[in-house]
Amino acid sequence: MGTILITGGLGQIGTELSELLISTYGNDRILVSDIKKETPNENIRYTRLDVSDADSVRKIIGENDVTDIFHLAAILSATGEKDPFMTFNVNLQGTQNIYRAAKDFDVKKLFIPSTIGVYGPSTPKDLVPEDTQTRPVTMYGITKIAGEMLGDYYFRKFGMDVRGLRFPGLISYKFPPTAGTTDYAVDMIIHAVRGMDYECYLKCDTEMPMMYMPDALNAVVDLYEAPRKNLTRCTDYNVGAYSMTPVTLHREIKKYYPEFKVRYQPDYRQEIADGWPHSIDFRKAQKDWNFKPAYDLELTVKDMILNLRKKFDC
Ligand code: NAD
Ligand code: AKB
Repeated sequence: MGTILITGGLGQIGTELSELLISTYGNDRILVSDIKKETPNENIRYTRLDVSDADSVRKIIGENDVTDIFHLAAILSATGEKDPFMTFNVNLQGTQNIYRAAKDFDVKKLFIPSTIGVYGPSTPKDLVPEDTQTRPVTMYGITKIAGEMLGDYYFRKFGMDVRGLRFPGLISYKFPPTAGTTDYAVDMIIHAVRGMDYECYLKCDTEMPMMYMPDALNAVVDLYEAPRKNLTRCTDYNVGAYSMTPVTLHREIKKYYPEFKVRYQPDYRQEIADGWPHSIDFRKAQKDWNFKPAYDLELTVKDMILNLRKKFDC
């Protein structure tokens, strides 16, 4: 059995996906990598890997008998607008480096997450399907749609088994998100649990699709393990669970913290959010590989609060 390489493995998704893959496939098969020098978890096999460095990517893949890759390394939307050139290098050049080395070293399967950020201001807003207008205006969106298309190309041209899905904003408590436009959701809940008011960087009625991390992780594994013959798409299955605005989230949190206050002070992230859909159509994922989220907004907030209270001991 070969090695399963995870890139960007110390981020919001990678931290939890690594744990899940280790518990499923065993510690010996999983090699976690990230640009960060060290991992806080000494019990995992870890190597530093900058995906924008093609030689390092080839070295790690070539020397470790890599058969599977979960390619999570990326710069997300908000940081992407602060440094678009680095974002291009990491998200697009880095993804090409991974695809190219995967092909040359005969990697069997590759998973790459995409995002609702591939949609843009000209996309219709509601129940958006995969095949629609995708003209993103952020560097994040541009690099992610190009990464999807490259993956489709490697599948068609070289028969490489590339699979991917378009995530909405993800809510989780283990590792807080730090670089995206949907991060307000986690921040708001953390502030409530810690007894602090929250200043939200989006307008109160900004609606976006969201999903809780356990559903996101199940989606990754279910898509990865689905028989290829059942899949009608390659890198761009829409998945999601519910849509919400900052005000609907605030209302839900107030069931637990009636005094909790939120002020609205929109910044540059408002423009990013305004270009994204309000809701997405994920019926293809349901039909092809039985995607079914378990958490609605109410259950997400309940579980987040429960776990954050334990984490912060409050
Ligand atoms: P994250 O920012 O938490 O993690 C990304 C990781 O990549 C970080 O640990 C970072 O150190 C690492 N990284 C940055 N530059 C690198 C480089 N040059 N080489 C190697 N590693 C590098 O992001 P995340 O939320 O875990 O996102 C993972 C993937 O999921 C991304 O492709 C993202 O587009 C996608 N996604 C995430 C969300 C979400 O809400 N979290 C939603 C949609 C799509
Ligand atoms: C972001 O806000 O950048 C991410 C995403 C939806 O891709 N959470």
